Amino acid sequence: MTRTLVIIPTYNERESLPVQVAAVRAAAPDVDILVADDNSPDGTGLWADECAAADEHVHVLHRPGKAGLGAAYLAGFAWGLERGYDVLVEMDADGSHRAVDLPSVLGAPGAWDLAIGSRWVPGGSVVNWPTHRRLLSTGANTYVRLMLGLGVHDATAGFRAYRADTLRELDFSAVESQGYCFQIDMAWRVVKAGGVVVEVPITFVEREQGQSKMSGAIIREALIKTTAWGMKERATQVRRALSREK
Ligand SMILES: Nc1nc2c(ncn2[C@@H]2O[C@H](COP(=O)(O)OP(=O)(O)OP(=O)(O)O)[C@@H](O)[C@H]2O)c(=O)[nH]1
Ligand SMILES: [Mg+2]
Repeated sequence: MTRTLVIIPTYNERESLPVQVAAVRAAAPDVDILVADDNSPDGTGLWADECAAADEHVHVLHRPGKAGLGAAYLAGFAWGLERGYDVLVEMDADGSHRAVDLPSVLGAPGAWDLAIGSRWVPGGSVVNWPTHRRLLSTGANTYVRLMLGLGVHDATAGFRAYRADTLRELDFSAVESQGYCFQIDMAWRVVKAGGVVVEVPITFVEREQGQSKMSGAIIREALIKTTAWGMKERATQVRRALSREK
């Protein structure tokens, strides 16, 4: 049987997390959950401890302070790989990633290394997003496709499943990106390592509770790094073409 770990990073998600944990447990009773909490001042970590004490499928990784979503996922991946899980899933606490879509992400067709729950493939959608958020996401994804030549429609999506062996092959300890850039960075690493990425349509629902941690800095980081990676890739391609011509 495939052992699956759903990693949920949290920072001040005391209202949202209980709902999300219950939804995941109901939608996929066999999977385990790891809450990676950055010492949330609102007591999210305490709630997670109580939940873990009552449910053997729930685990908690306490981290000393807010260090960003990327760092929380990396710590969660390491935790899961050490314990021999076969598949590691990224999922937000805020309800944007619906647990009812989890079985279709895990059941993505073919032999994948990374299965992305995608908003921007036929059948995918976003609920409760104002036009500017839609434009930001579709614009960012178009830019990523053009810049990196990545055949992925939703490279910034944070609802995704990795095969553990694929993660083991990547040097993910070197990933420094945060937020959206973390997702692009990881997808890019999987593709560069020759991995197979598939996209499954999901319905993304904007959070109703709690505070978004999205910021201008997160958008800027994604833009700057994607541009730098794209230029580096182009330079490599040109160098290769020139050395073939000699
Ligand atoms: N452990 C940890 N989790 C974080 C941190 N920043 C964000 N998160 C969690 O990452 C998930 C996504 O964060 P959100 O604030 O919803 O960010 P977002 O989904 O990009 O933005 P919205 O679309 O506005 O919700 C949530 O579960 C957050 O609690 C952090 O620094 N540490
Ligand atoms: Mg969110």
